[in-house]
Amino acid sequence: MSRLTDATSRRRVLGALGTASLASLAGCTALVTGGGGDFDVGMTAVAFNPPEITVSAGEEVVWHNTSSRGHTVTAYENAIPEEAAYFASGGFETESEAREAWRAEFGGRIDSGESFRHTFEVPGRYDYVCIPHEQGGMVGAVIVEE
Ligand SMILES: [Cu+2]
Repeated sequence: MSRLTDATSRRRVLGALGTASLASLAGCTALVTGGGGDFDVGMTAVAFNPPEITVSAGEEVVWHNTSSRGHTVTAYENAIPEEAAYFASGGFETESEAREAWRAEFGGRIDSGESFRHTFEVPGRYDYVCIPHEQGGMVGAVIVEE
C-alpha cells in the first residue's frame, strides 16, 4: 500500500536530518516541566522543530504551535511500538478516527499558541504527522529510550 512507500521515504528524510538535529537535541528534555512557555517541539508554519527528539520512558513531550497556522500531532498507528498507546491531538484513539475528524471539522487542530502533550511509557520509535501538512512533509519522530 502507498503508506509503506510513504513511511520509507519519510525515514530517508529523517535519516538525512538526523545528524544535524541530534546536536540541537542535547538538553532539550530538561524543558519538560509542564510549565507555561516551555516546550520540546515547536510547530512552525511548515515543520516540527526539531523533527526528531529523544526522551526517556515515562517522560512527557510538549508540542507548541509557534506559527499562525493550525496543525495536528497525529501518530502513524503502524509506526509506533506495538504495545504503545495511540496518541493524537484531539484525543482520538485511532489514526483513521483522527483523519476522519480533521476532514469533517478540523478535529484535533492545535491553534496558534496552543500546546499538546503526551507522556511516552513504552520505549521505541514513534512517527507522527501533521494531517493538513502531510503533503508538505510535516512529519516528526519521538525516540523513547529505556
Ligand atoms: Cu501542520
